[in-house]
Amino acid sequence: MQPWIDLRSDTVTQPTPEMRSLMASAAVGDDVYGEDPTINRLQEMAAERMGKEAGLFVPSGTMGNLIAVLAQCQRGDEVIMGNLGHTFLFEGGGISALGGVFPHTLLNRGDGTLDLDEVRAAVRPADVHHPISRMLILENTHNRCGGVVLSPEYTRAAGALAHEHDLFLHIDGARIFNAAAALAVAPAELAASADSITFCLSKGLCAPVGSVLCGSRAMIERARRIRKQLGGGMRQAGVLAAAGIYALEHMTARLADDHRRAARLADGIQNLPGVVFEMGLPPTNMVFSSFTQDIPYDAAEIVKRLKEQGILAGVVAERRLRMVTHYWIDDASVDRTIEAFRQILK
Ligand code: TLP
Repeated sequence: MQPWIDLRSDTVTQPTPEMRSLMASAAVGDDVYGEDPTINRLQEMAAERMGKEAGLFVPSGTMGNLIAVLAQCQRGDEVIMGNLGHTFLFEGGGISALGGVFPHTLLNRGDGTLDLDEVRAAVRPADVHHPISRMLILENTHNRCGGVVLSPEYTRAAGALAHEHDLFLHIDGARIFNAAAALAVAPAELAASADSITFCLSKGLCAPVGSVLCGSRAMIERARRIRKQLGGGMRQAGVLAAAGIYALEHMTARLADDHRRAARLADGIQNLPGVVFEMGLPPTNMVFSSFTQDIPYDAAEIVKRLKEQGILAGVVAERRLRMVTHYWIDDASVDRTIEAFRQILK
């Protein structure tokens, strides 16, 4: 039993007892020597799920995205990305700080996409005045756009456009398994046109640590060297990879339950006074709800009052909250949360 109903993120998920026992008995070796059998197996499984040649286990989604950029871009190159992308907003400007790579942001549309005509127009002409456009980054599911899902058709069209202009396509697929579950397609279909994709084991899939960067064998070789430069070469990390293997084998199939609970939570609060779903109802596991000026509380005050009832939610704007469902949020937690909102907003 978890002490809190923690809806701040799916990053708060703790490993399950089965996952912990697999971790305890994992075979390990020195992964900087490439000798950890459990990591090697996880990387193979991950590459296979993404339809790529190879995978690299990294400590976080942030490092996976950063390495993808560093392995495929040079200093002074430009990366086209959405203004609401995690890579732009929440990764400490790492691509610029550490790679000298320049972000060229385009407005994300509400559905998480970038307008492909705008992408085409953003690609720099070959001229010494300009940086070189080198990469396009998409995010699926798109966090700040409400956990929305990019379709295989859109991703393919974006990939074709990127490749027509000699750009790499990287997908920040932190929650690609949520996208795959929502669309009932294989994740490899969503990753098909990408040169690289990062996905996270430590969000809805419940592993305590880790992400995997997948792509061509040659790109992953460069990525391995860069991971070492960043200090991300781990040693007997098979204990972590074991959780990742368990996550891939047992946790992806249940993500639809999280989506169903997010919908149920949204449904339970949408008619309460002052609640609006400006960004639409949740397509996956994220519930972004806004509060009109008619009610006397801003989001911080609502979070404070929820906390008094044992419920944690995240403030994302003055009058907007984010709540994320995950393995440790059951139907009873959703009902308690709806009831808490009823009390607060009555
Ligand atoms: N997202 C976190 C916060 O950083 C906002 C969250 O609580 O949702 N890509 C996407 C789309 C993400 O949502 C996140 C984490 C990452 C990358 C970074 O993953 P980590 O935390 O493993 O570096």
